[in-house]
Amino acid sequence: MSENNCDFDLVIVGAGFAGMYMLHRARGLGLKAKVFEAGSGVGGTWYWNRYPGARCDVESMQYSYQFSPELEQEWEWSERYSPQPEILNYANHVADRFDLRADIQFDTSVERAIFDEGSSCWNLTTSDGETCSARYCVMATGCLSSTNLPDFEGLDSFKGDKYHTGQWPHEGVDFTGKRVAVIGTGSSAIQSIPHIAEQAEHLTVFQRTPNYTIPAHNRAMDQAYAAKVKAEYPAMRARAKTMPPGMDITPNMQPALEATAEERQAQYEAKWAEGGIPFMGAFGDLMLNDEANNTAAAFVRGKIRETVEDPAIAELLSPDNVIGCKRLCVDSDYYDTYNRPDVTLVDIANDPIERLTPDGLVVKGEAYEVDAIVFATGFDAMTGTLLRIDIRGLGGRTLKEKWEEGPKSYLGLSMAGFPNMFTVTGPGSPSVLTNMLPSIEQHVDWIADCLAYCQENGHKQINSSQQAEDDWVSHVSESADLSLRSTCSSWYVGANIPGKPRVFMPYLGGFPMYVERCNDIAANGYKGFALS
Ligand code: NA7
Repeated sequence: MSENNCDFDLVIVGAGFAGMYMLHRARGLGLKAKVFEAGSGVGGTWYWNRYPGARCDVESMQYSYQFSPELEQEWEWSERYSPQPEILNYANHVADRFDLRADIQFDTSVERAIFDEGSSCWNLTTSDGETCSARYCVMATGCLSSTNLPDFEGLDSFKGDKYHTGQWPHEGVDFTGKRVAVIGTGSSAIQSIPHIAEQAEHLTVFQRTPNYTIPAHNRAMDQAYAAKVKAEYPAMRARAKTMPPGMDITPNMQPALEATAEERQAQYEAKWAEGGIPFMGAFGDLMLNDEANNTAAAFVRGKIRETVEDPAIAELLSPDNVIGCKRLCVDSDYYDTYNRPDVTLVDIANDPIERLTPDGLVVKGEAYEVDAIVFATGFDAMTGTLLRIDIRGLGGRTLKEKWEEGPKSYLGLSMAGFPNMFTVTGPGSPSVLTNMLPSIEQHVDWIADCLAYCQENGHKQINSSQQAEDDWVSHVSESADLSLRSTCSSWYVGANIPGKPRVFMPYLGGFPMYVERCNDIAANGYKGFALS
């Protein structure tokens, strides 16, 4: 890159799928780039979340990179939904295949990023005390990368083993003969509970809010299907990009309330048999109309009652809120697990965990003695990791100050007042509401094209305008109001973190509309950005 007075053209924070592809694209542009990664290896989410049963809830043939047709063709997935170790192998394979490790510094977090207005460089300080500067900074820090460990009274007094699903020991955990508590019933809990129950002497699950989960019907990869997909991968990827979640699915657009009760039942049965997230595509109005949504919710509650033998437990496991409002979970044998004599469900909806003691937990004055506690308590999603870094933009303003009332970003890609910094799948982008890998690739490609444009036109600084950012933030908020998704207390709105501003963070307008907007902005000389 010409006339660069910074150490690097580009520093990338994070070596998950976003950071790895960003490095690959940067090299293609001839940029001097470096990645800092907190973990000891690549893979991001799939590096950290090693809990038993961890698995992707998007089908394997769709949850993969598409930038390299050779990679697409050579990699073989073994199951319909990939287990975590296989996705981590894939990430390692990509790192080797494209020789990415040479420019990744592992075991190093970026702790501070300060923009120097004179040089237009970002000055970075890492956890090992080193400093360096970069013209551009890409935060590829992931959406679910800062774990949430609630501040339970007596947390440190517990004498047994403590684990968080998002920071699982690499050597694995053997629960044989142990009395285990799991706190939480989100996706991580729902995936791990059946596996922990298999091993543990006794498992007690502490549930604050029940979740809807649809069976994965996971199975070995159908080789004929995989071959068919590989023969027409570009067409499948293109179809996926026309759908709001960026996945190749065929939703039924008929409104649920226009179908008869028998038709609805048949449709829900078919979707239940298909399994997974496509369940919400049973009808076109499920996320738009409460009454329609309730027909789907009632169907799933019926399945819970059919599966769980004890009616009181079935009742406790049955959510009464909007289905699909919190992210739908995808499971293998979750509800069945509650038929085991060695599994107990404790409802803490109205009586929270009072405290931890050296021997276990106390709820409503009753002591539960356990040998190990698994915190499946989720993440400070979308903003947590960015806000833990001391980021200072123009005039020394911190990101923390800027985001005091909730995240504000132009396209989820760039923050006004923080020039030359980009976020991959940041708040305000479709990110977590879509298939993450295509969304990551779209962001990285957009950023790479933008950097090439700045390079060609001799721009040293690119900064989104306050007006463009404000307009986008309003649009994100208006889009959220149109959907039932914004109506419940989920991590999408920051409700799981005490004191976090309640703002619906991802963009609900869908992948195609979002991409059109991004492309239009780029085609019009990066409309809404000031270039200098
Ligand atoms: P989630 O979905 O945020 O689930 C966290 C769970 O932990 C959820 O059931 C919470 O109950 C529960 N929780 C959180 N804090 C507490 C306290 N203080 N007391 C009791 N229970 C608590 O995280 P996951 O890791 O399961 O999944 C994250 C995403 O990863 C998922 O959406 C997929 O996209 C993949 P709550 O519902 O807040 O009442």
